[in-house]
Amino acid sequence: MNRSLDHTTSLRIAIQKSGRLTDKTIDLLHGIGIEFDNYKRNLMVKTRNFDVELLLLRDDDIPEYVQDGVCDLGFVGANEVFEKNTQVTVLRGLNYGNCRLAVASPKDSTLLNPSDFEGKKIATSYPYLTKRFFEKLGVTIEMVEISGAVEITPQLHVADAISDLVSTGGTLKANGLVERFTILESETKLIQTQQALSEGKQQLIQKFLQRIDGYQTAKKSRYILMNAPLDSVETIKTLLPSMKSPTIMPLAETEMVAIHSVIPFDQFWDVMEQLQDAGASDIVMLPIESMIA
Ligand code: PRT
Ligand code: ZN
Repeated sequence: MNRSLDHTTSLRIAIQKSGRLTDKTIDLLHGIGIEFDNYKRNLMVKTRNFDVELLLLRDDDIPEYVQDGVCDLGFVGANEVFEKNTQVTVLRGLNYGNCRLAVASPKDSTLLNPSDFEGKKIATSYPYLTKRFFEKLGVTIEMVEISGAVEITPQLHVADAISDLVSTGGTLKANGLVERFTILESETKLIQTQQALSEGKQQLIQKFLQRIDGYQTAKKSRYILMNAPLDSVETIKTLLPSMKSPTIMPLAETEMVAIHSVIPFDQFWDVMEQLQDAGASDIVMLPIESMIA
């Protein structure tokens, strides 16, 4: 299904219609200023303010639609991209929909390490990745391909073990299974077709990526404001883990200044305690909508 030379400018983006990735993908698109509605009822949605249309699909179909150029971009789990062995370009990892494809066996099983699985039956919905993993290690397994409820197959004696997606591990535990090793770490990826795109589309993709990067950085950062005595400014500057130097403004009260900076969210609590010890007060932390460097 190769497409002829592309002169269009409207970007077509594939997203999951209804599933684990849908809400976060919609939030991200809204977060980067793309406006649309009625995505629950339609398969194709035009956006109001960006030259983008969304195609709502089953996640399994997204890698192939992007590979074939039916869609220019797609949001889909790495597990689907690599299981389908599609030729697409991964533009960004988006750090949601995180999970892993792992091998699990019953809790009293002697199947622990990959080499224990020689000649054993493994049930999975991910035959390509599972087979390739064991092949690379020179271990021959018997594959039982199942499309759902893989975790009950050992109890039914259909398989000795399973290879399935895991996030919290609750499903494995509920079925008396123990995770033994990981085949693939997965997260949602933004993928692009490798078919030739018009100049207009390429520019639009650059703009789209810049917005995504700004949104992602903003999500991981916080704006921090505080008041501090003038003589503690130097110490406070060394404590702030920001990439740029902080803004320092005089206050009406002499000998005091206001300090503003952007810091990584995961360091906020540690830093805040150190700032207090250094004399900072009235510390305020604010979320940031977006950040363009
Ligand atoms: O209808 P459609 O085909 O679009 O959706 P789907 O039902 O095939 O997929 P969906 O919506 O369940 O998952 C979409 C994507 O979410 C997957 O392809 C992964 O990239 C990602 N993801 C993240 C997960 C999980 N976490 C996950 N936990 N997909 C499935 N699971 C399963 C897991 O296998 C287990 O059965 O959820 C169950 C609960 O997991 P635990 O470990 O938290 O108990
Ligand atoms: Zn699916």
